[in-house]
Amino acid sequence: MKSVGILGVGQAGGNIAEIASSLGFQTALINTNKRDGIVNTRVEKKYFVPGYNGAGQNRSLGLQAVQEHHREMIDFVTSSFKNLKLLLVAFSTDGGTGSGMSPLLIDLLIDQLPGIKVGAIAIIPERNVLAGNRINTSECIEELSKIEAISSVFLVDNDQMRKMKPQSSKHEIYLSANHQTMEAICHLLKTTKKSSIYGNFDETDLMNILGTRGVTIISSTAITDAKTTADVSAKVQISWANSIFCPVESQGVIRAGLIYEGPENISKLINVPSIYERVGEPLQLFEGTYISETDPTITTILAGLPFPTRRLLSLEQSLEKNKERLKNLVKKEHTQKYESTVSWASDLKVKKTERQSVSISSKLTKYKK
Ligand SMILES: Nc1nc2c(ncn2[C@@H]2O[C@H](COP(=O)(O)OP(=O)(O)OP(=O)(O)O)[C@@H](O)[C@H]2O)c(=O)[nH]1
Ligand SMILES: [Mg+2]
Repeated sequence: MKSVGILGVGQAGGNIAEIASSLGFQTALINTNKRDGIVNTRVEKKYFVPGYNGAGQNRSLGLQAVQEHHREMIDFVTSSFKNLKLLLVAFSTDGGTGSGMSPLLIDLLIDQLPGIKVGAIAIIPERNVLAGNRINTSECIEELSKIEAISSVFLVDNDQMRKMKPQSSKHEIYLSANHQTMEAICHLLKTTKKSSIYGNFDETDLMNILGTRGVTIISSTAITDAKTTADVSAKVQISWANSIFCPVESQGVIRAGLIYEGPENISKLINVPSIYERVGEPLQLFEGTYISETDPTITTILAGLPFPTRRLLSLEQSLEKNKERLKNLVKKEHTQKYESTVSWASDLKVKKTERQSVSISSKLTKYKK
């Protein structure tokens, strides 16, 4: 049984848990909306918050659900997972349920699950989402970044998938993003089960890295055509910009992993200082070398990175730019009314009041010649 569990919160979280189930992870989901959660049929353990019917992109409702039902949620999580080393809570940052619930829930679980590290898989929406979603993401990321004892935060960037598949539907983008994320984590776990005489990357190494507070990315690249050390380093660095996670923007990786799989002669081209030059030398590096005749591949994990300010600013800037217009929109909700230009016409429909009946004698008089 895998030592990493996935708890999906909200619809996107449930979808990630669904894929995680198919890859053999222990999974469970929480939602405020039964109809969303019920479609994730591979996730057996489900908790639907009583008295709710979705959060309608309102983070306060998600938060309120945890405030009211945290006991049941903690019991549900405790009874859903066995022998975990790491629990990753998966959710989108721009909806209501997952975004509103997850930061507080993670903070509570950190204390309530002794001996288990708790991290996050948080989805960052595409650049073209609307103001309401952007506000949710900013609030959620700020709360997440302030949780003191949190482990790795994976920022799944839907925009990265859009870059790779510009013509895809939303649904395809979501599905591929979910797959790539879970496959990256699954690949690491599988590697820890392999043995090598050249240097093992074991589960303790992995947990050391994933237990690091801050943003974590995983990326893999084939180095089949690499001829020099510089080629290898460049390929790895490019993979940090092209993974499913928000691209690395600045220095400051704390713990890192480097796994090589492939023929022995190509492994000689790996030069650790040159690979990590761009992100700064980490405090600790855990390496694994697995010699085989497969295509040479390097997988790297960078943990403890700062939150990607530039990427997040790209979401916030359009709010800033439209500040007055957005404020006016909200004001207008309460003040707007329609003034008809033909209000005079209403008179046309007013029925004349009962006419006074005229006496027979006066009508006779009127016709008299
Ligand atoms: N990568 C990925 N993103 C998703 C997926 N589903 C939704 N999203 C993202 O999540 C946002 C919608 O959030 P949901 O997860 O549906 O929201 P929720 O947590 O259920 O909250 P409410 O529906 O508001 O109660 C979308 O704008 C996308 O950015 C998914 O399966 N994968
Ligand atoms: Mg939903």
